[in-house]
Amino acid sequence: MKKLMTALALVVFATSLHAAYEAKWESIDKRPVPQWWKDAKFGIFIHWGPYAVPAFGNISKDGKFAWDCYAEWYQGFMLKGKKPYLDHHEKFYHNAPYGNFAAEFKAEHFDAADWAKLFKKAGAKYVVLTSKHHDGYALWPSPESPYYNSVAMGSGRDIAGEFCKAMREAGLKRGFYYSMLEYANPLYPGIRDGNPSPFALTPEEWNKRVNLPQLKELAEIYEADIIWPDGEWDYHSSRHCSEEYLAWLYNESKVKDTVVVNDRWGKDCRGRHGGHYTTEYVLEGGDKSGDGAEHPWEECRGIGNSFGYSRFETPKDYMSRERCVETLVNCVSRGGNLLLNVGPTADGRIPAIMQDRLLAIGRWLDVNGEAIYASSSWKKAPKGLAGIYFTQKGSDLYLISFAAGSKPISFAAGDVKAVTVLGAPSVNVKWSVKDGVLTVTPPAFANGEMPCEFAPVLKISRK
Ligand code: JFZ
Repeated sequence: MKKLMTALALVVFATSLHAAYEAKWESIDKRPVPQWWKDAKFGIFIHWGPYAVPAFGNISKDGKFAWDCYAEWYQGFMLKGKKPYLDHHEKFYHNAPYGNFAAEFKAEHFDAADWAKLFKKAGAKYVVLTSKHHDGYALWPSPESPYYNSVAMGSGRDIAGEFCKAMREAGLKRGFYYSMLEYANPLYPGIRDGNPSPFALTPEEWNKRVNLPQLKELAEIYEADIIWPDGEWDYHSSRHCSEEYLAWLYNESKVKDTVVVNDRWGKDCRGRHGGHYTTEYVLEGGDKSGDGAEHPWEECRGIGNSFGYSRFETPKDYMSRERCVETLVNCVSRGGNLLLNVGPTADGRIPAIMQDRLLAIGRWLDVNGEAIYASSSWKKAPKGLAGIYFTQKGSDLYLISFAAGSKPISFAAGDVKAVTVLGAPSVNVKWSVKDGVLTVTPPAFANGEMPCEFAPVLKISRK
């Protein structure tokens, strides 16, 4: 009997190892988001493809978020009949087919190791590259896109491969954005704005023949740490076969234990299913699904108003250095990650203004990273202190201040034993605590005393 029970237990154990997740949201949603991602807080997003050739987007009028500023939508906005895009295309490209840009997408100055160096210096822990955006052009030699990829047309290079190798060597986690829809592929069942293709597959066929094989290639060939789908909104996740893919990814793929995915798996999924939730330009009034949730979430946005490089943007369209750091701190203080986007030029350079902002974030993190990496939001943070954010790690709190002036601040903080400035241990901070209420005066730094360019951090050590 005992032997039988042991044998039975072994069988049960072995099957549980073999198929831990069923192809059902109920089961898939039980997988926790891997800890490495929750601790990482800051990643770099890269939107790069043939749309970097025209590199044209609308310019935001009031600096506010507007979806039609997205330069990576160049082909999509033309299909939607958006006038500024149509006019631009006629005037400068004489209405040539969009696909011609793929041949011009030469990437001749692309050096993935250089990019990796910059991202490391910025303090980022992971990087997500558009393996294929809505235009359908793949940055790797995918068998499902045999003629329209970066090896067959344009640079002649396996951009995804070079990217992965360099990021891995630099110790950065890396992965891929992947669009499930393609605007202009005659096999794609949806969109094309009123002109259904006679060759259109059913959504299920499309997914089985294109999306699933490609998503598997990204996981298996490149051992992606992150799979970041998008363009999911035309169909329900059941028609995208998303549960089936995720069960495979979590049970069988090479990256099953470490891979991180988002929530863009079908029109029923954002803020509900998959891995971490995604917001987009959330502080500017963009997509809010999942914002501030208890569930892990990630904000993505450009430094300017576009993801793809938009070459007519000027410095007024870009966040300042301080605003970039504040965006990161804002997300982290509310329990989220920030995936900050850069849009390289068609020849493979990262525009100087984007480099400038990344390096500024890196300098700030060099001093203050302790308050960011592996921190969590402080659930009892006082509300309504403008420009002041809190994070927590163990029993310690961090007060990160973008506010001007040195007015004393009071809030319930418990049993405080010391208040210090990160990166400036010799600066004396005035503080006192009474009945668990801390009153602290942000130090007025003497010339050259402030350890960072802006937003100094107070570490509040507690018993
Ligand atoms: C999507 C992409 O369309 C966009 O180009 C970028 O890659 C971003 C990260 O993800 O963003 C969208 C998609 C659809 C809408 C808005 C933003 N929409 O339908 O309003």
